[in-house]
Amino acid sequence: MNKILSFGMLISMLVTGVIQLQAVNPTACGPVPNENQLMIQEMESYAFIHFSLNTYTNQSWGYGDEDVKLFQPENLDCRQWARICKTAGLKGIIITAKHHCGFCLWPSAYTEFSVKNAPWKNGKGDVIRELADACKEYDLKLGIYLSPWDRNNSDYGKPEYISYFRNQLTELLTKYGPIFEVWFDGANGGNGYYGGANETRKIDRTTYYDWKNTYALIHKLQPKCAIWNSGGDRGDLRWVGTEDGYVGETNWSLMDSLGSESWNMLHYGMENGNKWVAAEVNTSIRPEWFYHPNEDDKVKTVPQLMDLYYNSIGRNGTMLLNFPVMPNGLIHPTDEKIAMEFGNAIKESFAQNLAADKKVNVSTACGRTIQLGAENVVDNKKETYWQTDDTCKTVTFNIDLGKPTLFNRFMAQEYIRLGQRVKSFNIEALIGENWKVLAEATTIGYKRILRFPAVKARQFRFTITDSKCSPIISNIGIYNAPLFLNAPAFSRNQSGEVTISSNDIGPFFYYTLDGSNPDSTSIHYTGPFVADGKVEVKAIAYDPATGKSGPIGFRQFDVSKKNWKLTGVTDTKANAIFDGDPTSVWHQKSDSMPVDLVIDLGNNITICGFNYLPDQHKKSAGIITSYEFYVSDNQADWKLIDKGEFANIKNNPILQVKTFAPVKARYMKLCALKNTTGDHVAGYAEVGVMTE
Ligand code: FUL
Repeated sequence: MNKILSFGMLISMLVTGVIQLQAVNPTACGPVPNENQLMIQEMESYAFIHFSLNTYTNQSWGYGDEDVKLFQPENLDCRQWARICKTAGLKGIIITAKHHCGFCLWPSAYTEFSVKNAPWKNGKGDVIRELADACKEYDLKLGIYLSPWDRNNSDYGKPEYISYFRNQLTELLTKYGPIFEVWFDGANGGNGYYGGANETRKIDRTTYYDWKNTYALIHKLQPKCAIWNSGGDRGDLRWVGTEDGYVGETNWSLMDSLGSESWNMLHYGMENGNKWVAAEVNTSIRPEWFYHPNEDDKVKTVPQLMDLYYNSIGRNGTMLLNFPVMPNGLIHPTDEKIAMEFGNAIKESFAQNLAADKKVNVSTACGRTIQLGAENVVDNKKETYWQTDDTCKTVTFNIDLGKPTLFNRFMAQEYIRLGQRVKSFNIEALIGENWKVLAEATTIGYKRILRFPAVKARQFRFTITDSKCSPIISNIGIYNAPLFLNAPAFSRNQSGEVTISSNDIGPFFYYTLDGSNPDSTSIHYTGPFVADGKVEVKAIAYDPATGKSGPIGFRQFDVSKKNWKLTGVTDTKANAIFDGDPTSVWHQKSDSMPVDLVIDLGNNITICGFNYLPDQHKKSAGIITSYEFYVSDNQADWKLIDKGEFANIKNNPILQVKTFAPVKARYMKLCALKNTTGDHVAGYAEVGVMTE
């Protein structure tokens, strides 16, 4: 540790003439993590498994009245799950021992709604037992998802249910060896079967479960188990406000121990929170949590998963990656292949720390050099660190990489046992005579990774520009990760500006607008460019370091939307439907159906179809299922051109394209006759027309 000064170090200090001050024992800055929180943070990534009766009914949430006889995983192999997770680099598996429908994957003594009444293994099977054994064999930790909400149990909502819930928790925490995490879902109360009552039951999730005593039970039975909770008492880990796989770029591992949780608190943490509650980023390898056959072609790609890796682990969070299990009891081969490739991509990206054991010089803005312990930041050890001995909050680490070196990733870690401190920092490389800023960022915490286009440099510096207390840095890493050269994606805003992007940061893009195939001699993309009107954009991603390029991506844009206007709408958010961004949405509310969307197309054009992209968010609203489409040249006389259904749009909310015989129109009207939720809302991400 850096507080021990050797005789050799003293001599070298005298020889170099650098004033080095003896470090003092630093004290904690604000709340610090407990041992269980540290254990989880150091695991970095672990798996979720969603498997239940929903797997057999193709549902997301079972109602609680499903037939247990459906549970028949003829090829169940928990060793396959464990092998996949291990190869993907995940360190543990959390399984849905009981999801909201109440079905238990273990033979609980307290209900008949479990594997013990299923045909699988003649009622003698126990999925949790098999998974616990597989985890042991593959050296993975086991975690338990036990849904507090139980739509099967007749006592749900009454005090008796709490004893039932705790009895089940006790079974799970005493029969299957060490449990590293328990997961209590935030969805609580609503309609359900409830033993045949078929009614709606509401509970107050902050008080009903008496979390204080439930937590005490967990601590007694499994002292080394971390608690994830959402909306109840603060546990050890928090939800990040989205299931899409990213936490805020600024991410404090702190929350207030009391009070409600706003989205911002969950997503960014609280700089001055009074309790350590780290961010766990949960997301699924497919759009949904449970297995649905229609998602077999929607498994996330490796570049998408790497993006999530940087947006979770790379932002001071842990990554909880879900695998749905198929009705036969196995993970689908596509998910398996992608998971393996993802594991390899992480290994390759961080194979060599180019800063390891390199010379580090530290300077502070406090008028002196505190060199002592500088080598600790490049020793790759989590228990050593560099610190200042005063309240100095501005520090620069200068690293000499020994020779001009190509790199595109930076990693930093704080010594979080003494709290999370850093508020802002930047990184720079000496290019020629000048320092070039590669990136600027805010928090670090346990781990922060930054991506930037590759540079070749010998001198690198990392400057902490502000910190809650004097910073304590444990590790610094510099890497040259291989780039992902997937086909680029395109978007165009209402002004006609085209943006090209991919899941990586660093590839160059080359594009064409004349239909020809692009190569590295085509137009170099340096930022959004105007290409309004009907145009086809084709582009490739290109790695300047290797000269390799990826497949061609292309997008056909139709007529300009520059002069389009919604008529009779004052809501300024409404323009989201023309902005080319599929994530921005406008919800049009009315007192009754139909809901009419009237667009002034600016001038008379001949159209032969329209397209509609519904709200893409998980908990989307206003998905139109049945429509009529009209045109007019005066907004008074409307001509019906097309009517019909957007079939399967609920399960698969992709771009809906409708074509018809060419017709001239100045105004178009899309009438939403019905939506998926039976209310009076029409939600749109994008609306467009096609011309001949
Ligand atoms: C949500 C649940 O309602 C989903 O079904 C899933 O289990 C996910 C992990 O958490 O809140």
